[in-house]
Amino acid sequence: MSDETKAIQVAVLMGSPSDWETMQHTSAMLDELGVAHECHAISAHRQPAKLHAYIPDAEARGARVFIGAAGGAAHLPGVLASQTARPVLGVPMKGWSTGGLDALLSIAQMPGGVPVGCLAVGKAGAKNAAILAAQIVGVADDAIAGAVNRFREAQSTKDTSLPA
Ligand code: RP5
Repeated sequence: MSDETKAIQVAVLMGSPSDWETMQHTSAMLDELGVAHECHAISAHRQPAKLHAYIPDAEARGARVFIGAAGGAAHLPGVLASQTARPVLGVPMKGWSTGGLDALLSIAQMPGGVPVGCLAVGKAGAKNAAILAAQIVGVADDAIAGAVNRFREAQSTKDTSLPA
């Protein structure tokens, strides 16, 4: 999914390869906005050492924002946030039992002191995580800010007329 020596602006992590079906929409949106990124499936509970090693490596390569997607107990975004002071955005996956409500609450209900910005469940959250990450990066990057503005302008002027 990525070249681990490259410079990145956003690191996208997910708890399982099974999350990719949803999180491909994050990657596609980041591509559309010209945001350099990479995607990895690294489980917080199955691969804790790998996750621990990845975070400083991604920071050293320029990652300004981390996106974490997980389903079920969904602790990946919280664990990410525990190990970086850079902004962490969480995307709840629909999972297998409660339509994503479990992950939504798990990601949103971080105790005070270690924030995770929680997006909507599923595809909408995946897409919005990319846009929000680009907005954060865009604060200090005019090219990305311009891409976000063009995206919003195109969305605003899109033909919304209904079939006759
Ligand atoms: C979470 O458990 C993952 O983020 C995924 O959403 C869910 C199921 O994972 P798999 O059992 O499909 O690997 O950790």
